Amino acid sequence: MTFQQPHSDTSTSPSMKIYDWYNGPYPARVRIALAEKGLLSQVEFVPVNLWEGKHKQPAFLALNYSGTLPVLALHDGTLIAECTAITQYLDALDGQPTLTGKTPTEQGLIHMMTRRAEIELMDAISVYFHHATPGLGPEVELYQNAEWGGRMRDKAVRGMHYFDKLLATQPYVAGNAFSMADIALLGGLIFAALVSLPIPDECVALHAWHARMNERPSVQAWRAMVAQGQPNS
Ligand code: GTS
Repeated sequence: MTFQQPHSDTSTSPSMKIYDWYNGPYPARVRIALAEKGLLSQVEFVPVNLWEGKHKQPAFLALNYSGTLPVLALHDGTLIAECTAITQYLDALDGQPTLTGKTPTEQGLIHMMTRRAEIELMDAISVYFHHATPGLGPEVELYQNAEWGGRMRDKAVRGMHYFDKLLATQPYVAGNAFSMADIALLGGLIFAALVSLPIPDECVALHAWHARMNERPSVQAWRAMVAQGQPNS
């Protein structure tokens, strides 16, 4: 399989391409951000089948050397990987940042809490998935370390307790407003559900926050896309 390098195109085509996989937890973060910004119609999604290891093949590594999804491709050939970086780009497009903060303080807090959601939960669950479960299967998971994966699962559960305590004192992950940090935590919980790692019952504030997030139109739009399955695969 080859991936076309992004290039200038006709004005009727979507203005951005996103290489991702329809139900991936990291891709979910960008799809939810797109829905929050009203940009879903501007994007062509290009499927990269993780289960077939397409993300580790040279054609895709040429787009993103780390071999991970999602990747945003702009018409001028610019490639942006990393959910946080893609979200920052999307949020800045209309000059009205609603996800990444307006003031220096907001920006700093949102960046910090996004990283915490990644470090304490989402990335930890990713390591658990790839190391202590069958992951993407033997063709893709060429090295596994179950002990390390198990530690990362425990870290993720501690992370859930950390966010539970935090959300008992404030409505959103970075303070009083919804932001990219909430999307990052949501991504972690989307991954947790995929690996059957439930939010502990005692994490009442985290459960309540999660229920509120699931009511957001952007999250419902993401669920509808997942329910449709992967077109063009
Ligand atoms: N730090 C990266 C980001 O924020 O974008 C992580 C991206 C990432 O790990 N993406 C997953 C991936 O490519 C996609 S998914 O599992 O959520 O669908 N995983 C494949 C692999 O082999 O690591």
